[in-house]
Amino acid sequence: MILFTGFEPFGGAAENPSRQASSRAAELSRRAGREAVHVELPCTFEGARAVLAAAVAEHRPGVIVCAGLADGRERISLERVALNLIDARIPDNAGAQPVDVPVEEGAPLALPTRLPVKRAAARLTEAGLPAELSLSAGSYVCNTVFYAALRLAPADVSAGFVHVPPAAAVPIGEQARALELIAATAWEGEAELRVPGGSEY
Ligand code: PCA
Repeated sequence: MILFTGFEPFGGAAENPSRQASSRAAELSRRAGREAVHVELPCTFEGARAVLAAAVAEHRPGVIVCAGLADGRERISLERVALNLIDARIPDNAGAQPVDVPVEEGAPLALPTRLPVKRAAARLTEAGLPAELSLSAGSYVCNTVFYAALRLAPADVSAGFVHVPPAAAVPIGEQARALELIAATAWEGEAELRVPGGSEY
């Protein structure tokens, strides 16, 4: 089972492409013969974690691909590192604005993604989809969900986070294909690629 998640709109926006792309990615996966569900997360620090935990308990996914919107990006961003840090630039949809607190008290500062992001990025590029690796998912609700997914899911579950750009930069259909391809890469259990992928800044 593949679990895709996307977020409700936040920050006054009318829509969030991540929930549209995530829902379509689950459909594409099912059409390709893989069991998949899409779950929409509220854009709240507490609610998102609770809904994610319930979905993981209910569906027991082998692969988890969480998605969220990164307004300033122009490519599908495969996140590499989840940080145990919340520093909210704006209040969440419940009005909460935690500053400089951990996602989970006493847990490690950083956790690596468990999606084969370099292999997936290479497959996206081959498929003509704009992709990049990213070293930080920020310190808002997306990073919290990324960190929580890695803590919640058993160690053998391939879990990670993908930031999608606005639909004006990459259309929803392409975003959905990208999320599905990332999940399929993880589902097939291919090992991570050992190729340079770092950035200098
Ligand atoms: N993007 C925000 C939270 C929800 C979303 O879609 C983020 O990047 O943290």
